[in-house]
Amino acid sequence: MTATYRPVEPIWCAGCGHFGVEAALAGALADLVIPKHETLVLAGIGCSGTIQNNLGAYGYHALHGRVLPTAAGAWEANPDLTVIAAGGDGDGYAIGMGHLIHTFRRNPSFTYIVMNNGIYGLTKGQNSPTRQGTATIDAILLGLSVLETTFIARGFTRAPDQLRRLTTAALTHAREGRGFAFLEVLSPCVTYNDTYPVWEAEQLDLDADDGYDPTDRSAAFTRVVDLQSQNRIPIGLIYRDPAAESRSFVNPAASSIEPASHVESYMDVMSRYRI
Ligand SMILES: Cc1ncc(C[n+]2csc(CCOP(=O)(O)OP(=O)(O)O)c2C)c(N)n1
Ligand code: SF4
Ligand SMILES: [Mg+2]
Repeated sequence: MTATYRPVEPIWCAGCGHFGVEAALAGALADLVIPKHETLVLAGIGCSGTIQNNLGAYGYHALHGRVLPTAAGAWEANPDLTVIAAGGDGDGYAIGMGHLIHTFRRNPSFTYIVMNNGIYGLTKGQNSPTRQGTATIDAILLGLSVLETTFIARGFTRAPDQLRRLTTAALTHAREGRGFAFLEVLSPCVTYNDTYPVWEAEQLDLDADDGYDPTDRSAAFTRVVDLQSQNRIPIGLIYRDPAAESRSFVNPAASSIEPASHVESYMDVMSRYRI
């Protein structure tokens, strides 16, 4: 007898922003006609870290803060998979922050969706590194400051059509081998830190600004800093490296692991350590 896995109902509170992230991801997977058996969703620890249970794709619940290296390993091991890492701001920007910087730098070609609600929702509302009113981290600015980054966007669950478009664009970027696709989503926790009213007032849609050029890294950085000083939060496609279109980040799994084919490069590396 064969058994088919059935996705479970989300366990989130009514009104949680994470429902919107899941809807956008399910919609994007459908738009791109990506088969579920070729999709792997890896999640961190947190309320956000249960999203993989609801989608009917392959799922993996990573250690707290370790979703990025786990996803990178999955991407390297199986080039046929569409790999999507997902998690919260606590998982990604606190305990997992070291991995984020190096993933920006190394550009493995998978998608990472961070559900930012400014707190640790699962453990009942402690401040995360993005809690407004505290000294905060802006992961969009951090990503722009790493010169290797290729795709940076921010969505908002109150703008569902745009969020679905951004999710589709991120998945497309990564699936075409253009590099790491980073999508932060403003996804409020209505139970412990209801930021819907303040984020509605502060969000500013760069997709709707004809004068904004998302292929100009310096201009993007300046604009985001300026907006931050005005207490405005940019959403939309923030940056896409134009050079990434003509480049492909080769999945190591696609190259030979036959030992004989690596002798020369091995000897080269070893020779650098000889006196
Ligand atoms: C190693 C470790 N440290 C701490 C915790 C406790 N813990 C569980 S979830 C979490 C943070 C969740 O916040 P976030 O990632 O923002 O997800 P959210 O619940 O807000 O969606 C923490 C600190 C843990 N599970 N493991
Ligand atoms: S506690 Fe907050 S983040 Fe967690 S499910 Fe409820 S509303 Fe969502
Ligand atoms: Mg959180």
